[in-house]
Amino acid sequence: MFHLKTIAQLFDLRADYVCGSSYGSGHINDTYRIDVDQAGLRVHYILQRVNSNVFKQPIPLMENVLRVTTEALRVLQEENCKEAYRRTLTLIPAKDGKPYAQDAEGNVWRAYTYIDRARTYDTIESPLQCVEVARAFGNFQKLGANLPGKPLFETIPDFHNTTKRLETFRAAVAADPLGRAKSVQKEIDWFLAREADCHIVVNDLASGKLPLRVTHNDTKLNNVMLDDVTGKGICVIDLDTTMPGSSLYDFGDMIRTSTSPAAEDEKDTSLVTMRMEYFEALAKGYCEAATFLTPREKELLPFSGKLLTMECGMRFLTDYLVGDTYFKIRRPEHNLDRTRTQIALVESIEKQMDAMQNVVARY
Ligand code: ADP
Ligand code: GN1
Ligand code: MG
Repeated sequence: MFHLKTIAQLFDLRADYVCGSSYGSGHINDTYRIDVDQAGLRVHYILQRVNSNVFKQPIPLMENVLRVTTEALRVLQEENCKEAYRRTLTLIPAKDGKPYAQDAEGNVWRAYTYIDRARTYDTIESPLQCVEVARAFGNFQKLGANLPGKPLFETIPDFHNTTKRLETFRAAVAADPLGRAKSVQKEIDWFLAREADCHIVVNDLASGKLPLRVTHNDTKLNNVMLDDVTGKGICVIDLDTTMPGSSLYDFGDMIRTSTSPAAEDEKDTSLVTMRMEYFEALAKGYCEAATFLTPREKELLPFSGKLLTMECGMRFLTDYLVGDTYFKIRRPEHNLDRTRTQIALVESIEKQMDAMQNVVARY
């Protein structure tokens, strides 16, 4: 076990540790908010332990994060942004100057300045928030397009390769290590019936019909901070999966997480629905920022919502079948509940695909 104070002291905070506790609702890393006393002023920092089960190579991952945040700051300062340090994550170096620190057990930790007067949302509250979220991620992709130097390190190979995700899912069904498959046969069959959809984006990327860009790859609603007063999307966070990818991965996950009124783990799936007004707001915000989209990318924007929701549902079900080893769970059938909301959302998207296409045509 680690002590937060000991971890905090690995970083060049120039402050005295006061207290700390776990923070946020992410499924992957361990996030803490600490209070420190900085020459008499009480301030917060974020400490995060990178999940080494998920991210097998945390050190090149941290180099990615440093490169992306350094470039973001450079651009913000070049634009004379008044609050550049609220508009990008800022890594605090460890005492040895590295952008991360390792504890006695070899865990990789990082420290970020705490972004104040802004917060993340687990469920969306208004279409205006959609515009802000989509604009923030669209601008983030623009930043990625101009990132100097070599390509970013692929922190999770084949992260959104839905062909491979399907193979992994099939393997989990076949192995069925906990004997859970028979109780979820209906859900398994539901995914298998949509196999053809899994190959579309993967094949188009391979043939060059779709461009590879620098994308965030985890654009869920709670990975963008909205200003408490203005509601503006001020900072894109959770940069662990920022790497080469398709714009459709990012837009698709926005549809998945920002159009339904229901939480990702809602037990009552009748509450799950893709609301057209929210989709339209996403399309507006995203198309305004992502001026670089090709006709094929635009054509697939509505489909991307179906694809990413399907992918995520398949990942939750895979994790349920193998014994909940990847996503953090807070109750026994948590991953199954999550699977079912994703199925309900895909069905809602499927019913509205033509109308979604008409919306995109307007932007
Ligand atoms: P995970 O990978 O587990 O999702 P995140 O990086 O998304 O972890 O962080 C979890 C939560 O912590 C976020 O949703 C956000 O609310 C909060 N958070 C993360 N970084 C900061 C920061 N620099 N300032 C303020 N809050 C933050
Ligand atoms: C994870 O870390 P977090 O909670 O932002 C996951 C995403 C999933 C999401 C589902 C690295 O995101 O891919 O879409 O849960 N991140 C990783 O809520 O696997
Ligand atoms: Mg997150």
